[in-house]
Amino acid sequence: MKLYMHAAACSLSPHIVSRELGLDIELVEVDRKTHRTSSGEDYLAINGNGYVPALMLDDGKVLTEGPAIVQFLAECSPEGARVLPKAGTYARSQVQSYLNFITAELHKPMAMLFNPAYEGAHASLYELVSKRLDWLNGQFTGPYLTGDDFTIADAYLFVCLNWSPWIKIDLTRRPALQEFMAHVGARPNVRRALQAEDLEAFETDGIFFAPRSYLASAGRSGTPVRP
Ligand SMILES: N[C@@H](CCC(=O)N[C@@H](CS)C(=O)NCC(=O)O)C(=O)O
Repeated sequence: MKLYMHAAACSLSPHIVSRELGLDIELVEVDRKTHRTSSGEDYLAINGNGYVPALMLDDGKVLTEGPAIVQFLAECSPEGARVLPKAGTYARSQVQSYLNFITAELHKPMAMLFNPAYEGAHASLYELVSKRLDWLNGQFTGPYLTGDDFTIADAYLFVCLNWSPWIKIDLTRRPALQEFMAHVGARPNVRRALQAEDLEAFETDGIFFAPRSYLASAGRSGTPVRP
């Protein structure tokens, strides 16, 4: 299987899940501007929406949308039950509820905060994301979203929260989420994924990760990740 991705983007979530499940996945980087892949393919022919992630199966079928991809990875892996509870249980629906919350209430408005095209709406988007994070922080019992076990929803939350410094979201005001970042970021398979995407830890607490080029453009320095 091939995972089409950008370093540190939401595609890091299925990347982490594939490593947690021990799945053999080829990473294919997509150029954001040209929509060409590192191997020269036209990415728009793979995902007409142009965004990552997309998963190409060995038979050439393509699956898009991060929350569907992580569920598919868990469903088709013999180890899947470790990161996605059994179908028909409350625990399974709770993971799906969080996937939906993250995609609609965090991922989308956070992505819009990166985009200068939505500058006029940035104050309201910031307020919305802050409100959602305050809620999440307030009801978080940890160490993971649904309790003691790491699930596919944790991979997705980790990736979205990792963007916080770039859009001036202060996680130190949300200690449960800050602790969650440290906890997930210490998982060996998460560290392998961060290293494979060439991300570096930055800031004094070292719980956020970004490509070196991104850090350099923001005048920051980082430390390479070691599993
Ligand atoms: N609804 C999609 C959104 C994916 C998305 O926003 N991807 C971003 C990276 S986090 C992207 O590729 N943006 C570049 C673009 O839109 O061209 C999903 O959940 O998979």
